[in-house]
Amino acid sequence: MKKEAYNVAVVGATGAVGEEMLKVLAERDFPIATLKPLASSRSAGSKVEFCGDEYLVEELTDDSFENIDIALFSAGGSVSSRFAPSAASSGAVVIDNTNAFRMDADIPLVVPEVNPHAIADYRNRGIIANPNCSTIQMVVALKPIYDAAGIKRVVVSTYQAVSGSGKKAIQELEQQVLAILQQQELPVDVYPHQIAFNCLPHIDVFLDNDYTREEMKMINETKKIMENDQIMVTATTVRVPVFFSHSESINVETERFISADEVKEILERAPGVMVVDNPAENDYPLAVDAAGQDDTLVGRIRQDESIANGINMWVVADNIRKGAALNAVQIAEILIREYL
Ligand code: NAP
Ligand code: 12T
Repeated sequence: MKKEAYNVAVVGATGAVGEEMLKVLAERDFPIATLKPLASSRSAGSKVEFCGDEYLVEELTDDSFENIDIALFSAGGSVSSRFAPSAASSGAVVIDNTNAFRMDADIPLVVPEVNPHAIADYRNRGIIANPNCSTIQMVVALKPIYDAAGIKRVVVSTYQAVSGSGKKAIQELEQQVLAILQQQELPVDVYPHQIAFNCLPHIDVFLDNDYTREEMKMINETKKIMENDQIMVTATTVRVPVFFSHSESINVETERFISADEVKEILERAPGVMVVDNPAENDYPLAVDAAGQDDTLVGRIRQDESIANGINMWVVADNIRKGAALNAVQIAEILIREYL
């Protein structure tokens, strides 16, 4: 028999993503029987707000998941590696926001607008992975183009908000801006360099091939979500002094010709997309407009005149919402509607 409401645990409930999860669950009236906010011993005993009520934060342990139906994890990769399997073996379905399981062949990696059918594979290990924020907004914009004209190659450069690295990074940008304006010494702690009034071509760690792990996530996750290893992707990921929303310059080489006007038309009908593209009115997607919104904004859609079948576009989304919390809750909605 189908349940009317579910017992939901939020791991990392005091973090930037966890707090947004609580907000999105409430806004979308997710059917919750009991809510269990979990975090480390540092904030156990503190309170978080959900639907106007206060909930006590508990310390995450192996015993946290008894009677839990759905566990939303966003407390870092090592926490997920350590605790997601015990949550799954207690009978919860885990929706994991970290890098821990994304590329495991038997774990579904899901963006509801692109590959909702993959959710069925939650049965393999009781875990569904939420992709990286930069990948999610890119594939939301790419999928309708892929369906219409095929995709050979994608060249992407990102302009990523500091909120992607958590609450401490949001504070660091605020403090650096204040320190610079007051001509005081800068606190430089979260990032290896000053982020205020700067751009850092460095997100996550450097790998042996001199790409960053963030860049390799965009390359590998895109192929997995689009279920096509033949799509060539190359990426440069850059941190910019923006609080919320990642922006991406995306160049797509399609298999078959498609005009910029056709791309606009198909994106106007695409789920989760809002076309914002009126150069005459200086209208294009902006990070400050995408912040707090659910849609992925797409604009600056134009032909790449340097090749036969090319499109350029500018894609912006709230990295904490569609890039993390909202995508996870959308997965949970499909899970309860079609599987649990
Ligand atoms: P954050 O603001 O720093 O929050 C971290 C959260 O994790 C806090 O609730 C913290 O609890 C909790 N936590 C840390 N260590 C823990 C432990 N040992 N046991 C239990 N809880 C622990 O970071 P955030 O921005 O919310 O990001 C959290 C994670 O989500 C990231 O590490 C990343 O893996 C993932 N993420 C994914 C995406 C995506 O692309 N889909 C985007 C952003 C983040 P305390 O209050 O007790 O410290
Ligand atoms: N380093 O979920 O710093 O893999 O913006 C997301 C965001 C990792 C992830 C970031 C990161 C992830 C960031």
